[in-house]
Amino acid sequence: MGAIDFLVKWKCFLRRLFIFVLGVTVGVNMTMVIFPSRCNPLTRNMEISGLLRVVYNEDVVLPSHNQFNEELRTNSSQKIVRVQEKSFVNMSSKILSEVIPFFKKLPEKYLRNRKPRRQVKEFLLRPVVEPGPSLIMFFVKSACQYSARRDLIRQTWGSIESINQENFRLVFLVGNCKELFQVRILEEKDKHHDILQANVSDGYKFLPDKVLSAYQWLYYEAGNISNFYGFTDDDCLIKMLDIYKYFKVNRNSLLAKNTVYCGYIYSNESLPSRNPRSKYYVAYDVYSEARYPQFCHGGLILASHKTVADIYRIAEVTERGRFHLEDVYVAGILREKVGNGSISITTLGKNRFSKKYKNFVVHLGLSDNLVTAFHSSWMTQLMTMTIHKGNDVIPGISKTSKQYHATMKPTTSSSLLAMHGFLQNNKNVKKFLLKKL
Ligand SMILES: *[C@@H]1O[C@H](CO)[C@@H](O)[C@H](O)[C@H]1NC(C)=O
Ligand SMILES: *[C@@H]1O[C@H](CO)[C@@H](O)[C@H](O)[C@H]1NC(C)=O
Ligand SMILES: *[C@@H]1O[C@H](CO)[C@@H](O)[C@H](O)[C@H]1NC(C)=O
Ligand SMILES: *[C@@H]1O[C@H](CO)[C@@H](O)[C@H](O)[C@H]1NC(C)=O
Ligand SMILES: *[C@@H]1O[C@H](CO)[C@@H](O)[C@H](O)[C@H]1NC(C)=O
Ligand SMILES: CC(=O)N[C@H]1CO[C@H](CO)[C@@H](O)[C@@H]1O
Repeated sequence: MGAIDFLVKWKCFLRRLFIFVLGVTVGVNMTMVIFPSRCNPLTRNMEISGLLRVVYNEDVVLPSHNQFNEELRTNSSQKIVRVQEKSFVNMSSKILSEVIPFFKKLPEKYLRNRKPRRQVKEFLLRPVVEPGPSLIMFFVKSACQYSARRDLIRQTWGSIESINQENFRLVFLVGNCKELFQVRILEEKDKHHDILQANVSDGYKFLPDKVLSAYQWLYYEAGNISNFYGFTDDDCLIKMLDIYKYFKVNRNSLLAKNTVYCGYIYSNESLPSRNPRSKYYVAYDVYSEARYPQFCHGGLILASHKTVADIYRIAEVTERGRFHLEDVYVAGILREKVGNGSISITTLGKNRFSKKYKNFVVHLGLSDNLVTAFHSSWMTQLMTMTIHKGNDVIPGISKTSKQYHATMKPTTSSSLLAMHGFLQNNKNVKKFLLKKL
């Protein structure tokens, strides 16, 4: 071992020790600092001047979207972990913000304008939209094979046609299907007329195309058919009554603003995942800045007619390249680009996955059983409204709920309505539920 190597090794050791002691004594939430076995590349980029400062490079993988890989999970109890090839830095966002400033600007490639180009060449199927105004039209991002999920939505929250005379609409977005699935999609379309199919790939990596196909359809073909448009996933449950209350009460002021509304917002501190194994991985050549602009979690994004049009116009002149995270791209990058950030962004809910009443969307992607998960959340919603389906009227259970009258489509699950009727007729259950609501 040469003298230089020896010195570098000691320097590495001392630095590690210093950072470890700093973490423990100062009590900063520097939960973990992981060094590569070759200490040099990282330590070269680390400077300690009062606060820990990391100038990161390709070698440093930062956690994002709160997604940590297995190594991080299994070793979460340890303060320091060695990793062979990659290095991770996990610090509280407060410390991290000292290290990497909040979002400032988009990468040059997204700021540049190209010649306008439509997102989609052709639509294969279009929905039939009921005439008349609506408060919100929901677009559910789906994929060919998920007909069961679509049916579940048609039987639950998607079956609400109106609340207190304010209409809702529902459209499913799919891309190109394999032959067998295309046959089924055609059957679905004939039955429900609620599918917008664009000639884009159906895969996860092409979600931005799928979502923007809806923007295109709205911009060029659909006309002014709804006050607001909502985008959600086929494993999400929308809390229709809460949405109704919020958008009905504030409709005029919300229409006057140019704002994107999120079920859950990611701040301007959000970091692209640089972990190649992550579903959210974004390479440096795809997104070169250290932070994302604020964006919405894809589980629920709402915008007015005008805001959707503004975003779509920008989409036509903006490169997408290999950027595959549809929520970041549309609600973050494109929104930010419009008029230099003139579309603001705001959040409706506070907690991403919480099932608490106050949130507007329940994300069921992590549930084992979609049907069960939908069931309890949906029942809770249903109980608060008086339901009208055909000639049947089932009153809601709370005293104040009587003012909310929901009309349901024929697709509404009859067993759920029967259950609703049973529950509201059962004194003890009713008492229990009233307490809960
Ligand atoms: C990383 O930091 C976050 C935020 O402080 C914390 O919730 C998480 O548990 C940390 N992860 C590990 C593996 O220590
Ligand atoms: C980042 O977000 C914070 C809080 O929302 C805000 O105060 C700050 O101005 C934002 N910074 C930039 C550069 O947009
Ligand atoms: C879909 O797009 C592909 C390639 O752009 C084209 O070859 C194909 O004919 C299109 N399909 C339909 C049904 O329009
Ligand atoms: C859309 O129609 C509504 C009435 O249904 C109207 O209030 C609104 O201004 C129209 N919006 C646009 C962008 O034309
Ligand atoms: C946006 O801001 C940049 C830099 O601040 C400026 O060069 C550009 O002209 C602005 N674009 C618009 C549309 O205002
Ligand atoms: C990546 C890594 O360092 N993993 C370690 C996590 O902790 C276990 C148990 O202490 C080790 O065996 C792994 O090597």
